[in-house]
Amino acid sequence: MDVTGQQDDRHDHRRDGARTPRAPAREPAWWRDAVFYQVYPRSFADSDGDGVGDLPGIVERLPHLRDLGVDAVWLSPFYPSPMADAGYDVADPRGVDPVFGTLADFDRLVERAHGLGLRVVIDIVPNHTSHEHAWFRAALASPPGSCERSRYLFRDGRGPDGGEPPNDWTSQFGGPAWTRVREADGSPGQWYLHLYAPEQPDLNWRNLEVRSEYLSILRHWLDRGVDGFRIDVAHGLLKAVGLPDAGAIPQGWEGRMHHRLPYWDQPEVHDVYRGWRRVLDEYAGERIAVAEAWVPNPDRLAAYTRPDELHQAFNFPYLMAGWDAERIRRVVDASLDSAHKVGAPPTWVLANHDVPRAPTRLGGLDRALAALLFELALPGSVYLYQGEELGLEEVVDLPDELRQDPVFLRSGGALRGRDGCRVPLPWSDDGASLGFSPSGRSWLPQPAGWRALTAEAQAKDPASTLSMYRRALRLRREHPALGGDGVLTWLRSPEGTLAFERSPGFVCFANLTDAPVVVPPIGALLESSGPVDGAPDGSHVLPAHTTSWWSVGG
Ligand code: TEU
Repeated sequence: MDVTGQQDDRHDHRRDGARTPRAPAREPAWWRDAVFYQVYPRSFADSDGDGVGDLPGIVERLPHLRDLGVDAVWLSPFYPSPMADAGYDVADPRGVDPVFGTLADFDRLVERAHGLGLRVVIDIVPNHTSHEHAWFRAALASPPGSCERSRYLFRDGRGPDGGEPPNDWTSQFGGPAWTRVREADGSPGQWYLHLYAPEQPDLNWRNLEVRSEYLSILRHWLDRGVDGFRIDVAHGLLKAVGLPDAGAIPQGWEGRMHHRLPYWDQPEVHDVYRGWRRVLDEYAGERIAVAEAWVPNPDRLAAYTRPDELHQAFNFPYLMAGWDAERIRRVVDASLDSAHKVGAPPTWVLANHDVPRAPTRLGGLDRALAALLFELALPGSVYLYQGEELGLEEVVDLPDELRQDPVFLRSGGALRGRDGCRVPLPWSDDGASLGFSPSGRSWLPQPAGWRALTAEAQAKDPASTLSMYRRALRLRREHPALGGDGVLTWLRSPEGTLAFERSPGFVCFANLTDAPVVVPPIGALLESSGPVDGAPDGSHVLPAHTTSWWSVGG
């Protein structure tokens, strides 16, 4: 049906594939259509004035998340860490780093969040530890072949004196993925694997002690009431037997669609998650896990969300689709198909702490808001990143000496890195850090322009980005056709636009072109990411890069 009634049934995603009417709406489990809000603790809110965010600061600002209308908060790492990778280098997976607070602060955060109706999901980082973790210190102090070393991936080097890395793998942060150690007698020793920074030695997930340790870590936090986990580098835990060379790596996201590297997405990884799911299912309240798996192939990504494995997986193909009608449509189709094949909800994400903020990445705030409104209309679960509700852009002019991202540091500045999407949030007109810290300090400087974008200012402005996010999230919760994880039906629409209907009585129409388009009479305008002018005949003009929501026949 095009927007005047003709169904475009090329992509009709009815669950059973037949053209039967949609099954009666069932109450989905909370996580199947939840909206998660990622908090990056060091940049969210500071309570003690040291210029770095902390857990009590998050507690103070939880009402912002309740007022926004999200269902759950995902906390990036707050564990003891030397901060070589902003806390994704964990020295003690059961503790809280003093810069963020204490375990008691964490317990207070969980209690307060639950009191506000917010669930709490935390990051778990199983692919590697910090080099300051007790296990790695023990490995360095132990001889080759010891059980201490077998918890990690130590190998003899290649070449006459073992002076060459054991294989050709490279670090995600640049350079080789291997670092050579000195043995206790001072002689050049073995090499250890780190797919990220040298301060992040990869664990050996073929070691049963490693597996049981992480089941224990899951229980430690589940016992403290967390509602789930975001699994860092979920696709990386198992490496191919023998650690073979990777050889030539296909370039680009699409290029790796049907390629499997020896250190990503190995079939045995699913055994680990079947064990994790058994532990999660022991706990009341539907505790969940979401995989951070950069796996281009939708079917292989969906394999992580089979009924006896994880609940969700981040849909990075959607994030990587950019703001292009055909690519988005292709990815939405593939995502819905592959999710429905395993009975999992699709997830949608446009932002996180690793990618440039959407207004900058997509080419303007108008496109980012249009993309957001399109995303919230889709069936399934959505992940928001802190500050996107304020329309913050990537900060591209941070002084080099303040940058902390190993992507920047290890590339010698050739790669700008990820600090630009991690600048502390602007809360109010209060002080030099815009309400982020009582001292006015912030570990990265905020752009002067953010004084006009504070949460406090935008909350008072019905035309602000924050107000639109709040309205859209409320509509998504209240409209009978939205949320859920069911189906959509594409409607025929002009080139460069996307339109779909959801039952009952909802149409989303997005204009992804640089020119206005005329939307024929559909129904009542519910929300739009930009101004929409009506005409006497009931048609409307949808400006360039604008998404609109319509109520049909109601
Ligand atoms: O990211 C995994 C990952 O693959 C991406 O980080 C990507 O490789 C990286 O951003 C380089 O562009 C997770 C965390 O989200 C990230 O912050 C950590 O740096 C990484 O794991 C290591 O723990």
